[in-house]
This record gives sequence, C-alpha cells and structure tokens, in this order.
Amino acid sequence: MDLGEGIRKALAKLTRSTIIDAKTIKEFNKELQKTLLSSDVDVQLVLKFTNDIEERALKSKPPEGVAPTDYITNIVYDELVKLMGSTYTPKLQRQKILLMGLYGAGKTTTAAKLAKFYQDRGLSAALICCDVSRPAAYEQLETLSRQANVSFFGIKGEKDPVKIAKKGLEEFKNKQVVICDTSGRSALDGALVEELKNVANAFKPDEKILVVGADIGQISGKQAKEFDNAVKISGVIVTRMDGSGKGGGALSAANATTAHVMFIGTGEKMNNLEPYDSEKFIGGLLGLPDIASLVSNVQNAIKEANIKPEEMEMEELNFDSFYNQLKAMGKMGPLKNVFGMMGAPDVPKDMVEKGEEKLQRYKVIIGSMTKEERKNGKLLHDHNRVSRIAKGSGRSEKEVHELVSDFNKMKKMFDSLKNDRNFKKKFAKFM
Ligand SMILES: Nc1nc2c(ncn2[C@@H]2O[C@H](COP(=O)(O)OP(=O)(O)OP(=O)(O)O)[C@@H](O)[C@H]2O)c(=O)[nH]1
Ligand SMILES: [Mg+2]
Repeated sequence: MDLGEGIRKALAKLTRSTIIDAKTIKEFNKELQKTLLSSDVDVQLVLKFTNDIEERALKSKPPEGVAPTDYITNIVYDELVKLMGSTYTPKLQRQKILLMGLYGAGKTTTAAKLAKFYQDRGLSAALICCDVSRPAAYEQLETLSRQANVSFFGIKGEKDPVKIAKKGLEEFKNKQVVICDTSGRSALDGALVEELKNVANAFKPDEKILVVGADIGQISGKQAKEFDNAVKISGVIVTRMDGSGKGGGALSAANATTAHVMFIGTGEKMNNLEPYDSEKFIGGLLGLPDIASLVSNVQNAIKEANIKPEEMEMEELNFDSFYNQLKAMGKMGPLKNVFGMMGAPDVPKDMVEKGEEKLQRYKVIIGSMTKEERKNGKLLHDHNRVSRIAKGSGRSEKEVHELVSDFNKMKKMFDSLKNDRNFKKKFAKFM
C-alpha cells in the first residue's frame, strides 16, 4: 500500500465515525504512523507529526459551519505539508549549478532535465561533463544534451575535472544557465569531497545541489547533512519519485535538515522534472481536487471566524438595500421573529405589521426615485424631491414620508449593530 492510499484509507475510516473523540483520533494516528513508517519516514518525524495532529484535533474546535471530519482532514493536510517541506520556486535568472551525489542517484539525467527546464523558460542553457570516473559519462551526457536540445561541453579522456570546468565556463560565457555534472562514488569519502571542492573552486557555482534517489528513503536526510557539512549544499533534488514507495521518507528527511527539496524527478523522460510543490504533492496523495476545495472551504471558515467585526464589511443601508431586505424578510415570515433571531428585537413596530402591503407600496415609491436618491437617503430631506417622487409613483407625500421614516429607523438600528459581529454574521447568512 503506498503512502497516499494509506492516508486516504485512514481518513476515510475516520470520516465514517459518528463521533470524533480522543479514542478515534488515537486509532487514526496509529494508522497514519503505520503508513508513514512503511514509506520510510523517520520515526521521530512520524511521532511529532501524529502528536501535532492529536494536539490540534483535540484542543481546537472547528469554526462554525465546518464539519469536524472536514476540519480534521484540513489539519492532516496542514501537518503533511509541514512534514513534507516547503514549496520551491525556481529562480529564472543567470546561474551556474553544480550537481553532485552518489552512484546512480540520477545526476546525469537530472543535469539534462534541468538544462531543458530552464531553456524551456527562455534561458539559454548548457551542460558540462565533469564526471571523469564513470566510463562513457561523456557520451551519456552528450546524448542527453541532444535530447534536451541544449549545448554540451566535455573533454574526452581528460582526467582533471578542474580543467574541464574552466574550459567549459570559457566556452559557455554567453549562456545564462550552465550546469555541471560530477563524478559519483559509492560513499562520500575524502577523495570525493576533495574533488567536489576543487571543481567548485573553479566553477564557482551559485547553487550546489545534491541529487538523491527516492529509493534511499530517510537516508536522504543523512546524506544531505553529510554533503552540507563537507561542501555546503543549497538544496536537494529527489529523483525517481515515480518508482519508489519511499518518496515520502526521502522528502521528509531531506526537509528536516537545513537543506530543502528543490525539484523532484518523476520519470525518465527529459520533461519529467518539476519544481517541488508540497501542496501539490500532498494534494496528489490525498486525492485532488476534493482536497483542494475542502481545504479552501475550511480555511475560509477559519479566516472568517478570525475577522474582527470592524473589518467585516457591512453594506451601507440605502433605499436599494432597504427594499431588498424588506423583501427578503417578507419571505421569512413575521418580521419581528426574523429580527429577534438576529438579536435585534427592537424593530419599529409598524414596520413589522402590514408588511406585504407596505412592501408593494414601497416598491413603487422607490421605483420613482433617481439613482442618486436611492443611494443617498439624505436627499429626501428636500421637499421638492418628495413631491416629485409622490407624483411619479401615484402615492401621497405622506406615504413617501412614511417610507423615509421607516428607512431612517432601520438605518439607525443598523448603525447601532454595526460593530456587533454576531449580528453581522447572522445577517450575512440571512441575506
Ligand atoms: N523512473 C525514473 N528514473 C530515473 C529518474 N531519474 C533518473 N532515472 C534513472 O536512474 C538511472 C541512473 O541515472 P543517472 O542519471 O545515470 O545517475 P547518475 O547519478 O548520473 O549515476 P552515476 O553517474 O553512475 O553516478 C538511469 O537509469 C535513469 O534513467 C526519475 O526521475 N525517474
Ligand atoms: Mg552520471
């Protein structure tokens, strides 16, 4: 069972439970632990991950309108994103990149993919073969550079990688992205450190990137630390994410070090390389697009619950909104109850009675107002306007005054409740 399947199954089981309490969370966490450990995620990281979930799930409450199971799914998503590290945004600029890593990690393939990645985004890219130990390293990179359609430099038979690096740089003075492939080893030994330092001195890379295969799982963390101590690295590329059940282990372990995951390799083809996007990765594990909309719904609810009343927009009351509100309330039954429900019991009495009949009358009167008048009630202090509106609507001036007076009462009530967040919430829902 792969990581995604394991997490999805555990979540599905959790969302089927009728109550969510300490016991269900503990059981859920046990299943998460099992599946993460089988993906070779480090035990300490797994324990921290499930502790954090437990803590958050039991100590915080879902915001209003969010189902407990959706809330917990959101917590799991959040914590997974944290566990699996942050998203990397590639810099689309002039740069020199030195790739390094142990035997078979995917350095040479990744070098070509990376060159293509930048070239596809408008930067001229070139490859240098500084691997002087693997037989046919030169031919391999040359072939790949043709597939990727990028420039290539190497010196067949040359045993000094420093010389190649210098010549290569000379050759590619005008290229914007120059990528250097280096020799692998079965382990990071003194000789490799020495060689990498020398090449780095000559090549002067902006980025020194460690390449690891996903199949080494949590060992990626140990490797990242060792390489970082020896030659300082700017990040990690994890290859073969497509073919290994240990990808979760490799990503989480690399991210637990000071290094971060920059790209992931997802296949053997030249375009199978992506900047690492933890949200996308976790979304894929949990099943997009369901998770995306769930997460955004829950996050919106949380955001809304955290908004301060003074930041909550409440439309200014004008004749347009006044009419719409009267209409909506009419549909809801006795106006008094509606306002009572919203925590505003002091509705003008006669506004409540004769509701429907009044509504019809108001509709015609408001229909005779100009746009400006509807937006700005103060204009109705002008007697000429009142008289014009009365004539236009076939109603008496008294009736127009009545409308204005009802409007003013409602506006007053509105203003007094403006900073009451509960009222606002209920009101927004109600409208
Ligand atoms: N499926 C898959 N295979 C990959 C990926 N990246 C690399 N490979 C394969 O992994 C194998 C080793 O890749 P190389 O690029 O030769 O690795 P290397 O680190 O240069 O190896 P040495 O130079 O021998 O140390 C090759 O068969 C690649 O095709 C990937 O993202 N997905
Ligand atoms: Mg190689």
